[in-house]
Amino acid sequence: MLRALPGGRTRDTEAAAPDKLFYLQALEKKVLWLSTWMIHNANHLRPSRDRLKVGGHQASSASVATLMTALYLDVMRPQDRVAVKPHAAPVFHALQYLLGRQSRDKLERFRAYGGAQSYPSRSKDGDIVDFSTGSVGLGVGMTLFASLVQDYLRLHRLTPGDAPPGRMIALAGDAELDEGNIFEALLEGWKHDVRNLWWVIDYNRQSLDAVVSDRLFGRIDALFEMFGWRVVTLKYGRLLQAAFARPDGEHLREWIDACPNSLYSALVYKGGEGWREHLRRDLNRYPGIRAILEEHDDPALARLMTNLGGHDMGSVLEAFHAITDDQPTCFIAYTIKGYGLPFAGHKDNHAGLMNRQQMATFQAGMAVPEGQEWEPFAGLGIAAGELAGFLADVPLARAGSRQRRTAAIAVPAELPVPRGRTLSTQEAFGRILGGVATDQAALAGRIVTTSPDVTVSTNLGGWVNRRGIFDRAERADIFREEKVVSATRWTMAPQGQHIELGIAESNLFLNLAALGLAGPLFGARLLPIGTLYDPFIKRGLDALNYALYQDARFILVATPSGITLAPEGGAHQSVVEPLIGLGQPGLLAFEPAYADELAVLLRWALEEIQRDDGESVYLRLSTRPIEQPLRPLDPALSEAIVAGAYWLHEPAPGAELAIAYCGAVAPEAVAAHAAIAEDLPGAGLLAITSPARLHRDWREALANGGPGIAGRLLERLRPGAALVTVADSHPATLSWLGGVARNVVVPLGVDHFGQSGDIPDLYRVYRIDADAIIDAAARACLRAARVTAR
Ligand SMILES: Cc1ncc(C[n+]2csc(CCOP(=O)(O)OP(=O)(O)O)c2C)c(N)n1
Ligand SMILES: [Mg+2]
Repeated sequence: MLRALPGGRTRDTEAAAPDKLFYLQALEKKVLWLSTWMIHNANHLRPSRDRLKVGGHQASSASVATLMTALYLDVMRPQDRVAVKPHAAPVFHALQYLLGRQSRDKLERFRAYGGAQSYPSRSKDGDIVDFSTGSVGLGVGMTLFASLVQDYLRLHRLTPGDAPPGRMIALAGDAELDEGNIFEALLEGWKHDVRNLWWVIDYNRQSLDAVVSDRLFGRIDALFEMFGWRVVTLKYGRLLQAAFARPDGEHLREWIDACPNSLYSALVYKGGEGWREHLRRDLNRYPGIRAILEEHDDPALARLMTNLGGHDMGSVLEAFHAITDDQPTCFIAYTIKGYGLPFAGHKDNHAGLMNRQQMATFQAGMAVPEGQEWEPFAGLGIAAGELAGFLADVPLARAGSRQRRTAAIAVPAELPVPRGRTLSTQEAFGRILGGVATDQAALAGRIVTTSPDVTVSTNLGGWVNRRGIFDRAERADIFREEKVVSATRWTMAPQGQHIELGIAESNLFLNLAALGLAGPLFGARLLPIGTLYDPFIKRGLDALNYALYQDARFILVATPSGITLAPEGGAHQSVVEPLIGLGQPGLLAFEPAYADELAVLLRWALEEIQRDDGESVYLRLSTRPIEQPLRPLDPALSEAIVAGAYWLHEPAPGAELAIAYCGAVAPEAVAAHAAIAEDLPGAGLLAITSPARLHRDWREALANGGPGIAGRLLERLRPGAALVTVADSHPATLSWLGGVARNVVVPLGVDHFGQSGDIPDLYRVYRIDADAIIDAAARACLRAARVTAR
């Protein structure tokens, strides 16, 4: 006896044990239904208060219902991790719902405040999400670096070596491959011989605007294979394969193979009639094709012609389960955008939403009774208990929560301050970290550094000499073996603790994202430190944002910075990065001037990145050697350095003027202050170590009452007193300080591109030298007097 399933499939109920394929085919229908309904509910049934379209990508979701059902309900093991293409979030939520990990309430509030997120989010959807996605391409790259980090942890024996490694899986849209970061990652992954990586490409031949070029995918196989990947193409489903095996079937295959993407998509949309017309016109001379056309009515012909590999559960399972080794594998799964929905194949379907009438027809076709739309098993024609039993036995369901909690790594109460009358913060950084490498075994064991080809020039040499470079294989330092003198040892080994990357900054941030999630993803905490040149933060900015969005924790050391790097020239001189530090969520930015400040901040940062409610830390450093203050580091000073500011010279009560500086311009601020003190002995000199922290604290103080840190410091000045701010960065980094205690502010800084020069010339031209500060102080005092007189 054959029992009908929605979509016309049947099963033999006399068969002994109901097979896996049968349940999975039923559940993929349910996943398609739930994802489509979730979006429909949000757009058409939930009251709107702002008249904004809610959206939600029904077509992109339908495209991957089979692939994701196969992965989540059968193929994945608890140790596997997935980055889901962002606009398949509804499918992801539906699968979590079926697995009992997502509530109906959250599905009903899809894209509403507190509901299931528009794009899978680790921080907002919770621990069900392995990797956040949203900015296309980055999730794909992230899986590669997660795989690298998994190898790092296993080879360092920080995770049990006998436990099976997880496969890092990206479910990517085909147009995601337009994003260059994917290829940057591919190249880097090849260098590091990454393993256990699956990229499943949802090849629906459509992007957002239109149908994608036919030419692109002709090259994709060769490209992946060139980098040592296996490519598995899932082109045709079983119905089509059976048709191809019939007499004249090869002509049907040739016809589809030669069919341009746009025509194929248009015919998918038009349905059986459209297929018939074209096949008749082109292939009617073949009796075998005529027979196929006669045997299939329009709906059956449409079903046959759209029976692509990515929608054929049997083929998909076979392809996934066939991979048993750790070679990186790219699956090219042919699919149809909007498969099973009325706008399937239409080039404009990316943002398309089914209307109420279409939804009613779809619901009837799915046999979902009215009022049971959210029921997990309604309309499948299978006893709920049977399906619940199947789901309870899915490997992911048996696993429980897959997020790991890890104990904090102890950080010593202080890190020694490097000695020296003059030092740059960059040099101090290298020496402090070199000291940690030698003296702090437990802490050093968990620190991992990484840099995009600027390891030596950002002063990581000392660390690398002691801790080595990570590589799967032992590789000798040939220069050393050949007795060629070099300051840096370049020995590579599985125990190495520095991950050397190629120049792509985007890869640096994806690597930091993966390293910074080593605890929750793999159960072993790492303390990642990444170094790069400050101006190139912008080069990887979206990947940095991506890392922070998913709450990865790391320390970013950016050096050299500003026009202070002087002779290196304009293209290397960072200007707006401190504003990024001020505005970027998830990142606390600091710009110390002195080595002792850096020692305090680095120690604090190693703790901060481990706190549950902590954040990542950005240290903007400089190559400029400056005279160091001779002072004891008492707890109050350390606390103030971390809080963001302290008086280097405290102003007299009710003082007329203060100079507030940040970073490498400290000597100019000190000199200007000394010169001004002759006329204005009470003037203050405010050292600012973190404009970002001060700014945040000020906003919190405004919300909660109280003066806040900046308010308390500036309270010492006369109300309406003059304030000059100066930093080697955009003046807006500090100019807001004028609003804290209503001081009359003259902000100095750099708001033009830099150029080559030495520091005296550049500071003079860009007006951040002592003369400019003195001049600004005079103007600020004049203005302040005028304002007071009014
Ligand atoms: C970096 C970035 N740029 C642009 C977008 C807007 N966007 C969202 S989906 C999309 C097209 C994706 O096409 P594809 O990857 O083929 O996915 P499909 O919807 O076809 O499954 C675009 C351009 C984005 N999310 N991220
Ligand atoms: Mg696509």
